[in-house]
Amino acid sequence: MRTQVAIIGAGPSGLLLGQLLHQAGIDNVILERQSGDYVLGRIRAGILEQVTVDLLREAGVGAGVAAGGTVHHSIELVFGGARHPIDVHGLTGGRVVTAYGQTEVTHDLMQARRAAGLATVYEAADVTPLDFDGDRPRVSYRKDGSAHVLECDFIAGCDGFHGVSRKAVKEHVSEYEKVYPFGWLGVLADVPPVSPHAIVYGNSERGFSLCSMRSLTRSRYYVQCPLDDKVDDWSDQRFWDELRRRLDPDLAGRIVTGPSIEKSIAPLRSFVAEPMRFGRLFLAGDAAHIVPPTGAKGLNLAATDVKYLSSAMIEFFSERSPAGIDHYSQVCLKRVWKAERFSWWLTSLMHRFPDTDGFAQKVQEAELDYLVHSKAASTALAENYVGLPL
Ligand code: RFL
Ligand code: PHB
Repeated sequence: MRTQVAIIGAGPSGLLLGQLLHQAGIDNVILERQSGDYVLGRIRAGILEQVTVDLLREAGVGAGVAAGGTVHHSIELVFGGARHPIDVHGLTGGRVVTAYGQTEVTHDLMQARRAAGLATVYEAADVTPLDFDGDRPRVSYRKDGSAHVLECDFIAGCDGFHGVSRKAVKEHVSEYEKVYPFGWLGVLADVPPVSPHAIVYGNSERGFSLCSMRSLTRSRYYVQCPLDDKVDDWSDQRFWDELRRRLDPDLAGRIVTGPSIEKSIAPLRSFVAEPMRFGRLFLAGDAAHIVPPTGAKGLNLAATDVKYLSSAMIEFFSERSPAGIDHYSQVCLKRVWKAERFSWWLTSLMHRFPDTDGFAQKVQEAELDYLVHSKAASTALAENYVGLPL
């Protein structure tokens, strides 16, 4: 089999890249290790920057977010038992974010891909990128026990943090990593969100909490938990009690509880692999970088990588110009490191670290107080939250 671009991974990066290339008349095949249902069953991000919403529209899949997304003009910080709204819209000259789940984004992209008749090989085993340092790269894989080879012009490694693409170039990669000493326990429930107009980030002496949403009838909540906790340690009742104890009394009193429909624990990590291009192999999204979810940047960074990569490939195929692909890594990493900084900073500010001393605790409290009372500090938070310009 032959295609122009072989894409490894059918997460949001791979699916969005495939769609943008298809819109430009560039043929592509996606090889995905899991089944489609498995991919759709993963509950992850929930907040889209405007850049991401625009890109979905450009890719011809904007209808879902236009109909089902909820626009947020502000966020709220809860600490010291009180609520502190940050008027993101006002502070950024009218910019907003949209609550719309990664699951829904993935669903919309999969549906568009099916409708366009584009090839996706699910449950592809032993996917291996080959010969990407020359002009004729290939990807080998197995499907239903038989061996296959996909010949192509470019390979896009969109296979997430644990994928094969970065591993294939590991001796040429510089890695930068920070692992945090806690995780997030997340619960999805069909109950109305406590705060339908703003995502709430809480810092209490019991740890971090987050109130988010997927729709006006579906909520997503998180609490910081020790890394060695197991999901089975957390009954629904224990989760709701803990969440309420970390919020101010008004919000706590208004939480509507119900049975969880998903519950999982995610570790928190900051990670960057440099560079993001190796001959004709490109890394995009979580394959190249991870941020802790506190800034809601993971999915948005994946989308901007894909924007740069699709433009670079379109330029190559239509004008035979390698300028875009030559600059891909450098252009992406500039934005990636700013999002890494912001996500690390907000994570440090909003969580309780197990070994924090009294001095560090007082400094954290002073910074929170400064943040909500200084227009300059609030503006810096707001402009990073809505996403820095491309
Ligand atoms: P994905 O979504 O991980 O998709 C990669 C795809 O590649 C497949 N794959 C392979 N396919 C073929 N061969 C192989 N050898 C393969 N190895 C892997 C995988 O099955 C998968 O389908 O990466 P992508 O597309 O770059 O998208 C990135 C986003 O998923 C990610 O940035 C965000 O979800 C990060 N993230 C969050 N971001 C937020 O902004 N807010 C959040 O609340 C949030 N929560 C999360 C998250 C990431 C999590 N992970 C990765 C553990 C919660 C979790 C649990
Ligand atoms: C979510 O809705 O899952 C979500 C929202 C904001 C974050 C992280 C996750 O910062």
